[in-house]
Amino acid sequence: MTTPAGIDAAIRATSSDEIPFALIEQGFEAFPKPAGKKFEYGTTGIRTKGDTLESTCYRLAIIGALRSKSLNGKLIGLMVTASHNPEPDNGIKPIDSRGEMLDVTWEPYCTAACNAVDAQEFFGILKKLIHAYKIDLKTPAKVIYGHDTRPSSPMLIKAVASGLAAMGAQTIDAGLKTTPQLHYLVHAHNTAGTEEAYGEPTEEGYYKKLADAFLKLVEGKPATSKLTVDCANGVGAHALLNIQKYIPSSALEIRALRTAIGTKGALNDGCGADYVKIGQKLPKDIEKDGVQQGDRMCSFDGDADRIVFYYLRGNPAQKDSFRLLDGDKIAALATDYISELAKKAGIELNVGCVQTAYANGSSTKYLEQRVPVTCTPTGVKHLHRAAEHYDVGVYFEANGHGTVLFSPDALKLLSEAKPTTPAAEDALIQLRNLVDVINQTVGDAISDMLLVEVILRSRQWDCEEWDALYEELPNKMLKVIVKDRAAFTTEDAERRLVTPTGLQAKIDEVVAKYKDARSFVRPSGTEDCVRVYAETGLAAELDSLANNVAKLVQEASDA
Ligand code: G16
Repeated sequence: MTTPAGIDAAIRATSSDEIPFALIEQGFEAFPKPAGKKFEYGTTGIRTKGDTLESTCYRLAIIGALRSKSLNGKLIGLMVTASHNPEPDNGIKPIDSRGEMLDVTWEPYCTAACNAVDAQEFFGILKKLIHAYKIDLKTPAKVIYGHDTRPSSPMLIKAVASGLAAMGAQTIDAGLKTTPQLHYLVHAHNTAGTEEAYGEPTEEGYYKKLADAFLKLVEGKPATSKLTVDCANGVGAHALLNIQKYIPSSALEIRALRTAIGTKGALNDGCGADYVKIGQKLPKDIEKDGVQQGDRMCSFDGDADRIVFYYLRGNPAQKDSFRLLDGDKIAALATDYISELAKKAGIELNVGCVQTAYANGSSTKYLEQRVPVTCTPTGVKHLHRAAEHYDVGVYFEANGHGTVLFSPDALKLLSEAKPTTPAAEDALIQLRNLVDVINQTVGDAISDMLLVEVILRSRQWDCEEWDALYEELPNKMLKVIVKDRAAFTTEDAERRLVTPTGLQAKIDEVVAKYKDARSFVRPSGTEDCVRVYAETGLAAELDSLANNVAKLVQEASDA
């Protein structure tokens, strides 16, 4: 075994074992880093063009193995996906041992490791990581990996498997999975056989857990109309088809559209949650599928970790007949429902809500009148952590990414409560089953879809009645392609820019000219662009505000 210079006693002191440098070095040659390419750990892992990511996947697999060792050999996950991005993009999302996102303190090591120009520099980073987290190299590593439907996935999975093999990690190749399924599998594996057992650690176990809970929740409640699902031509189609084996159409009639997993170029193309949310319009050409006024519809994104609902109100020929029921509306629906159930069950639960700056002003106002509300930067990792401060933390990004967390105390209360009336008992049973239908590890399109169906069914509401909870302020999102998005830095949960210097003051000046307006700018952590969000009291002024702020961003970038 060759031992590169720079490996000092710090590593050896942590263990009698060594890092297999020679093996790792071979992979370095097999998966070279594209010259000049810079990688950055973003909102959720590393994401860019799929054909440039082999070196990154190889290196993050090695870091993944170290992460598992640092957690006493617990299973961690690596998901190869670029989620809502176009098909040529890909990425890798590391998953921590409780099924949550990777500990943020590891992110700078991931960025540095992926940018290392040679094996020596890479080994130096591993050395620092091992030292900082006192990793015992003798501890075995266990890693599960999966992928979505992108054409570049098999090539990247090969790089992941090579990195893990070089580290001698025990591996589980989960194959084609939705991102939330991989999060579920990690948590279910690590809790199997314990008091906290989360579920059977198989894909089938995932479907069974969600379906069983759903069927109990809707028992005796008549089905309303069918649900039309746009699967974004992604892995969500596979999961939806499978869960239907456990949920008979008499309990939930589903019409699955955009299910062309094998069609090149189809993923997220003119469909999917991001297309619908950003464009505030139906998936392209869906009218041809016979969509009608009042139909309840929803869209998944490419890896099925987000969902938005929508319907047509009034004359479908009118542009404004499209009505979006996004993550904010799901949060309002879920918060009200859970709060009411807790009251009926006679248990005290501190229900809170977590949003980001993208939350519509009307939704924040609506929620603040009912529960405490926290605002965090974009990214599930931030919302998830903030939601853990509540007994029941409802977190949703406006883009449809979110879930509901029940704290260990809340779970204890639910299991020990002794209801005194039949109505209280019904509410308690409903709450207990809700815990099981909701994916507690991360936002999950399938699980959130079932949650919404349960609530609408229970209230006997159609989309229009749900929509009536509040009227959202006209809003718009634009992408600006800039020279260097790293030049845009923010503070105050991304609501204000720090740099480029002076730009925030100019944005403030523009916003002040519009009635009840709000606008903010932040660099995307998943796409090479800066996002502009604008919201106004008057619909007629919206385009003008968004365009003027976007112009300021472009000018600052060009300066
Ligand atoms: C990811 C994150 C989300 C985030 C989204 C957009 O979603 O998990 O929390 O809202 O990216 O992030 P950004 O605005 O930084 O590009 P997904 O579904 O693409 O994995």
